[in-house]
Amino acid sequence: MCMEQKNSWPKILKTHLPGLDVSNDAAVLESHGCDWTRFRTPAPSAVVFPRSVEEVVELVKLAKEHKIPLVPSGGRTGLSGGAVADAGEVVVSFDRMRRIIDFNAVNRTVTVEPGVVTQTVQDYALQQGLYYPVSFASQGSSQIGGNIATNAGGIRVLRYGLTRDWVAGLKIVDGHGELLECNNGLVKNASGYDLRHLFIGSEGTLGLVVEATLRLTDPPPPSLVMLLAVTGLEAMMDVFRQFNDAVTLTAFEFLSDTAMHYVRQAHDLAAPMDDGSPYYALLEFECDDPAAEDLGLQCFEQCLEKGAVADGVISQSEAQAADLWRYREGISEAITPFTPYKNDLSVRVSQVPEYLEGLDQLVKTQYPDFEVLWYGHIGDGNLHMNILKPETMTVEEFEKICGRVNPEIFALTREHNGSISAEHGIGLLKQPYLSYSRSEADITRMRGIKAVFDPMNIMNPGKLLSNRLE
Ligand code: S2G
Ligand code: ZN
Repeated sequence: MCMEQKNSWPKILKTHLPGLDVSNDAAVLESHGCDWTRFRTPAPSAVVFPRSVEEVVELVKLAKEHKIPLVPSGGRTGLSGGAVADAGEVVVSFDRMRRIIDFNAVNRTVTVEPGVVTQTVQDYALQQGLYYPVSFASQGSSQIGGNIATNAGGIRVLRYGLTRDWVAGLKIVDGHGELLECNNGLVKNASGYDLRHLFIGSEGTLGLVVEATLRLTDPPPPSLVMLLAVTGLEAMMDVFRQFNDAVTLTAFEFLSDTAMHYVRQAHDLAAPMDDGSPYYALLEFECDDPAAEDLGLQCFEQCLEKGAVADGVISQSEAQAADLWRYREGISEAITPFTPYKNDLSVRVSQVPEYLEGLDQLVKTQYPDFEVLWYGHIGDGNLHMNILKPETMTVEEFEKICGRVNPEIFALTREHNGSISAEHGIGLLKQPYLSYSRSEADITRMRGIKAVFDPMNIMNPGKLLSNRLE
């Protein structure tokens, strides 16, 4: 793809789609050409802001005719470079498609445009006396379209599942410029392949989400939050098992002592307990009657007695529960200034101790001088390993050094039949390592599906599958 071609794209857009909002303002190219990934330089040729499904259809038809690569952009909170445009692509921002289109109390569904912020859906559902349960740290800026493209998970997957489980209907504009209406909000629909589930988690490589119908549920009962000082990784799994067997967990998160250090430092949080601990568990369970609270407290006492837990804090109010959550939810923002090299890994829950010990050993051997933080969703086997960039090291040098150990990290993950990307997606950064988690047959089939929906490879080329536009 030569410079001349790239430079012609804004003109083609403005000529053929005079009503479309097209920007090649430097600040907009910079802000909208990336996500939270700090390892690539944004370099789109233009950013477009469609206002309707019709504008998106016309845009894609034109892009297909002129082979213009399109990078979908939502809240730009992604962490694998899935929304990065670093090769002159045209970014399609859904910032102007932010309407809540419909709510139906009988179906318990809300229909939204892709640019609606996740938190807005959560607040709207509560106003209707219902609940949208997909929840994570970046929900205040992430958009529903991006959540669907990455099948966003977050902190309550253990109890409520992932975004995929809450999408009742999808409208997608695929690489042909065709509008596909998937499932129409039906609960049951045995009329062939459920195309909805191909698009969920496809990272914008098959089509653009232009409307979503989301399921809502009853608001959660009252819950209790505990922050526990856990004495080691084996103990962590004992604690998880004990609580998971006794109460209805809505979340079971963990963080290492280094993560606790940084989140306290960044947010000026007091030490949660008198003494430090190598690991902490932050758990939340439904507590709609005194019996549930007693069960939770019994678990805590038993974990103390057997030495799995050294200390703990139990929320006495919703405000204190929110304060305890800050120790976990504030980590990502706290370490952003250190340009963390992120691994977002998953194995089956039963394998977490052995896998995490193996990873920790590997990392300590390979990165003796780097600071490594662990945190994540132990309850669903998802571990976040973040390596902080030393101040004196350039981003390029740091990424190269961290990347050298990826083959060993991903080989260990493969040995445990785990995933090299649990929830953040493959995007650009993990694309070279896809075969550690997917077989060649899998990848061939995924390429086949890509060819069906996006024959001209204009949908987020180079992301997930290595197929940058030539
Ligand atoms: C989390 C958020 C992004 C990150 O905190 O669970 O998925 O890895 C992450 O910092
Ligand atoms: Zn996470």
